[in-house]
Amino acid sequence: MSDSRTKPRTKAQPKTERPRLYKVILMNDDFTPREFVVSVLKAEFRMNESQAQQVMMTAHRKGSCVVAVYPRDVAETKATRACDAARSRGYPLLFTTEPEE
Ligand code: NFA
Repeated sequence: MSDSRTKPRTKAQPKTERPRLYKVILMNDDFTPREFVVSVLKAEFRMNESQAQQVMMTAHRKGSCVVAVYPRDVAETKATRACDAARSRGYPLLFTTEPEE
């Protein structure tokens, strides 16, 4: 028992990095009605009325607001769906994504 038995039998765990998370950012514009922004936030990002109002008003006052963070594919899908919903109603509402630090 001087060979393999003396070695640890567990493999070293390779370091796994967590996948980067992406922010979905709501951009302000001068044309999209406030109520429509709130309705999109509720439908696509599962926010309640008061959460959606707060995010909408922050973007309205400051120019933009982080809506939520997700893995990249989820962030991009939600941002695209939210933009498409606005476009289908003729509004310029924009959601962008960017990686977290
Ligand atoms: N600024 C828009 C308005 O006054 C409302 C709005 C808020 C649009 C947040 C886009 C994002 N009707």
